[in-house]
Amino acid sequence: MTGAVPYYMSEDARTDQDPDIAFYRDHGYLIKDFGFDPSVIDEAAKASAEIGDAGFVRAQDLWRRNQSVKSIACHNALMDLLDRLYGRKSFPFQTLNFARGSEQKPHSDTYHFSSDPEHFMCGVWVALEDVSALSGPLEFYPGSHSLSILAKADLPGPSYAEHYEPLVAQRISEHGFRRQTALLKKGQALIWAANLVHGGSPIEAATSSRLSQVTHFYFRDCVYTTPMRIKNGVRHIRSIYSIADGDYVPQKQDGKTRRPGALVAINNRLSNIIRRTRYS
Ligand SMILES: O=C(O)CCC(=O)C(=O)O
Repeated sequence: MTGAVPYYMSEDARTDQDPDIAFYRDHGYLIKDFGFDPSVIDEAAKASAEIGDAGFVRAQDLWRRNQSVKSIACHNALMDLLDRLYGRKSFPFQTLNFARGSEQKPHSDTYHFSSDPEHFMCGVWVALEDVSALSGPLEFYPGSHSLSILAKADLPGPSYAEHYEPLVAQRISEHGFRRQTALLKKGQALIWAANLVHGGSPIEAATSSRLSQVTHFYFRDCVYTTPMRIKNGVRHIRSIYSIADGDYVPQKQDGKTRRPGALVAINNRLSNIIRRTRYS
């Protein structure tokens, strides 16, 4: 199931001798310090701790209510690097803030968010405090971005927990990818490529916090899909709003405009109007 093309990058990025770009191309992740304003990090950390105080682990799209979360998502130096890596304009479309470790099983974002053409998506994980090894740090499998992208049709059954997650674990072990944990310092960021396998390690110190923010990015000039929601062979097209541009992103393929279903679009518009933040 290993794909021949390890990673979809711009021609410039494929041949670039810049060590950051070469590292990302080969390993599917990159740890960077973008120089976020410390007061912005502190503000986002406070908002993330409040998620825990309210009895939740994470909040989706807190950017709608918190300016610091939004400015981490829209940070210029970060977006400039993403633009260079992919040769297309990046834009943030979703934030997740965590009070604690997610303990999410290893997965690739390509099953949740994909693009046509594929690979034009990435995640950026920012530490809002120094990460302790016992707090359930982000885990990831360097090089796994080069595996072929799993589609629902590749699974032995429809269940995420019973079929998707075990298949990911099986592929990781068959290919011998080694697990790493992201023990980042406050303010550092880890970028992962769309198909890099990652998740949240088990929490070893039950009361420890793991204040962090993930921003998910897409790139312009794609169709944006949710592969796990394909139905009867018909793909699920997402309604995508750029947090940085404050507008919906047009989707085109073969010169033709593609649109999400009406319900998907209405739901997204409503989320922006009521500034919906989902806690779980
Ligand atoms: O932060 C974590 O523990 C996992 C986050 C994650 O898997 C994601 O945002 O896709």
